[in-house]
Amino acid sequence: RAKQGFTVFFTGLSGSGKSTIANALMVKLMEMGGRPVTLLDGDVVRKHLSSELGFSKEHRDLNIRRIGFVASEITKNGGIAICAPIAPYAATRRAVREMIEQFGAFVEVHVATSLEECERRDRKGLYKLAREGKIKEFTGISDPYEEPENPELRVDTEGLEVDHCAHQVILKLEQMGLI
Ligand code: GGZ
Repeated sequence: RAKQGFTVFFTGLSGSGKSTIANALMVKLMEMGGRPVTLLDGDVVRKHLSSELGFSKEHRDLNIRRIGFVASEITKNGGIAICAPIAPYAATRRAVREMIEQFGAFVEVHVATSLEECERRDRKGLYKLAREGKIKEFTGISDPYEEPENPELRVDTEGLEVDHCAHQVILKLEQMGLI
């Protein structure tokens, strides 16, 4: 019997490493073959699916629900969806989980890089702008991030290589009988 579809849902601060780990995971899953893998990365979704949305609570929730809907369709059809938005609100993540669990598994992965470390790296210079008040409602600085309490997996990027983090996700998926 064909294996069920599933969604890997990364959540974490801007600059935490979600996209990088999501990309590495996608490559590993594609190499295994079998099921189609779809990456719904934050940037790409914001450009193509949520281009009219900003960063108010309402708009972030709408963005996450759209991602959840697309992921649920992929999961329903037996595919693998990988999502990598900030998704700062616990209630919205729970709503997406419920939407997806009707059709397959939902694997929440908290990319738990601390705010201090994200701000120290500041790869895109956004934290500096947020501190200066030039970006309003910036997650972690002037907007909330509700930490996941019971994610299927928490990865710490401070001590670990990207590839190692992606491998931890693979091990979790094996353990859950999904791959
Ligand atoms: C957070 C912001 C903001 C504000 C622009 N707050 O590091 P990035 O640049 O590439 O990732 C961030 C991205 C967040 O979009 P998401 O769709 O993942 O957010 S949410 O899940 O909350 O809907 C960041 C950039 O957009 N960015 N303004 N105010 N991140």
